[in-house]
Amino acid sequence: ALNVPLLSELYDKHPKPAHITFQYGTAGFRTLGDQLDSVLFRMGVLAGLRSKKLDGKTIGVMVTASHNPEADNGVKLVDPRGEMLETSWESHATALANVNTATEFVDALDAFVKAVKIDLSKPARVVYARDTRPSGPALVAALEDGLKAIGAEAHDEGVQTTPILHYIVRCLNTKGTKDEYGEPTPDGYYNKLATAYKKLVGTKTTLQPLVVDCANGVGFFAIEKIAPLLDSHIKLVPQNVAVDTLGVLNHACGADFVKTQQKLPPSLASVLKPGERACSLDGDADRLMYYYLDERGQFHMLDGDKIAALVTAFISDLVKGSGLEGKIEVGVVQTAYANGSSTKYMEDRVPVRCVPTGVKHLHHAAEHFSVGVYFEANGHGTVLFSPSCLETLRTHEPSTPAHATSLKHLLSLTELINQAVGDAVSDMLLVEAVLAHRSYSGEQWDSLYADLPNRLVKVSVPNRNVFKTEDAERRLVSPPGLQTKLDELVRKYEGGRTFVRPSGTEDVVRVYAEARSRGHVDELAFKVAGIVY
Ligand code: 16G
Ligand code: ZN
Repeated sequence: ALNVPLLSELYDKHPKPAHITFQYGTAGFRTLGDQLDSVLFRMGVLAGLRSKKLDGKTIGVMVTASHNPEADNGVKLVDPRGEMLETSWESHATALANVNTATEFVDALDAFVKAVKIDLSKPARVVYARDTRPSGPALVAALEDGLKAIGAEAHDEGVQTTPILHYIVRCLNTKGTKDEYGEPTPDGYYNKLATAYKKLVGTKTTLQPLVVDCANGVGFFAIEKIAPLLDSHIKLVPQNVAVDTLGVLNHACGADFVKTQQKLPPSLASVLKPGERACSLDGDADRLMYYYLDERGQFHMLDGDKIAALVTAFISDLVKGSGLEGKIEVGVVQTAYANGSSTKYMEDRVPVRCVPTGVKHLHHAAEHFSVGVYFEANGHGTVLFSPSCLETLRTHEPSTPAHATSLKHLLSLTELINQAVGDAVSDMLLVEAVLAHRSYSGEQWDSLYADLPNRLVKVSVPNRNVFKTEDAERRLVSPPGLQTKLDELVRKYEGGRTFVRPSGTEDVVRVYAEARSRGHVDELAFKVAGIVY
C-alpha cells in the first residue's frame, strides 16, 4: 500500500506555486528552474510507480533544460529501453503535477494505481542525473524526496549528459539478456564508443583536429573523458568549457545558437581558421551541429539534414558492399523542417518518411526500417538497427574479403551509434568516422547537395491551440481557410514551400519557409507571418 503519512509529510515540503499550471510537453516539464521543486518531487513518485508497473525495471529521470537558457530547467522520465516515457503516461504526469493539496495528491495516486493496475508490492528502481545548471542540485533533492516517499531504490549518476543517462537505463534493463547493451556506467559508455570508433576508422585518421563547442555545459565532461581513449585517432579541441561560470550555459554558443542564428559562435572567431571544421553540442549534449569556414573564411552550416545525408549514403554503400542489398533496407525519417534539397537527395537513394516534430515520432518511425536513420534539422538524431538486422549482421557469411570488411564496419557502427536516443558525442564520432573513410573535408561533405535558402520565424498569437495540422504538420486544417491562402501565396515563389505549426514548447506559432533565393524566402516568410497573425 502507499505510505500515506510519509507521502503527505514529504509532499508538504514541496509546495506547488499557486498560479502555475504545469504540462508534460514534448520533452517533459520545462520552465524556470526555481518553479519546478514540486514537479520534481511528484516525478520522483511517478518514476517509482512507473518502475513498479513494469515489474521493477529501472526507470530514468533526467533533470535538464537542454539548449534553453541557464535559468530554465526541466525533467523527463526515461523508459526501460532508454526511450522517452510512453505517451499515455504523459497525461498522468501532468495531472499529478497540478494537484493542490496533500490529500488530493494521495487520492490521485490511489485512483491512478487502481486505474492502471499497479502492484505496489513490486520493487521500484530509478536512476537519475542532471546537467550543469545551478538549479540542478536543489531539484535533485526534491526528486530524491519523491523517490523516498514511494520507497524506490534510487541511484544518483550525478552530472551526466542526457544520452549517457539513457544509455545507462538501457544497459541496466538488458543486463544478462540477449539484448545486452553494455556496462551500465559512464565509463562503460566511453569505452564502448571509443573502442567502436577505433575499430571503424582503423588507420584512417582524420586530417585535422576537431574544434568542439561544448556550450559551457555537461558535454565538456564527456569530451574530456572520451578524448584520451581515442588515442591518436582523432584530436578533439574543446571550446566553451566554462561549466562553473554562472550565466554562460548555451549563451552565444551551442548547437541551438548555431542553428537558429546560422552563424559561428563569436567565441570561436579567433579559434577556427579558414578551411577548418567544428561542431557544437547543446546544453545536455543530445544535439549536434557541424560547420566549417571555407578558404575565404565564410561560415557554412552542416545541420542535422546534412548529417543524415552523409550517414545514409555511407551506410547504404556498406550494405551494398557487404552483399546484403535486398536483405537490409536503409530508410530515412525526417520532419517538415528538413530542407527540400535534403529530402530530394535522400529520396533519390532510399525510402523517406516525414513525421511530426519531436524525437518520439522520429524514433518510432525509424523502428520500421532495418536501418532507420532519423535526424531533425536542429541536430537531434541517431540511427536504429532493428533486432533482425542485428541478427543478419551477426550471422551473415561474407563471400569475399571486401564483403567481410564492409560487414565489419557495419557491426562497428552498431556499437558506435547510441541506439537509445540522439547523442551528440556518439553522432560526432560517427560523422568523424565517415569523413575519415570518405576523405571528405567539410566543403566536400557540404557539396552532397545545396540547401535551399530557408527561414524560421515565430509569431505570437492570441491562442496557438486554434492551429491544427495534418500530413506531418505540413498543412493546416484549422483555422479554416488559412491553408488555402498559404497555397495561393506559395505558388508565386519558385521552389517555394511553407508550413505553419503551433510550438510544443513555447507559446508561439512557428512559420517555416524556403525558396530558391534569399530575397524570396524572406518575403515569403514575412507574408506568411502576416497571414497567420
Ligand atoms: C523538443 C523536442 C525536439 C523538437 C523541439 C521542437 C524531444 C526530446 N525534443 O525540444 O525534438 O525539435 O521540441 O520544439 O522530443 P517546438 O515544438 O517548440 O518547435
Ligand atoms: Zn538537448
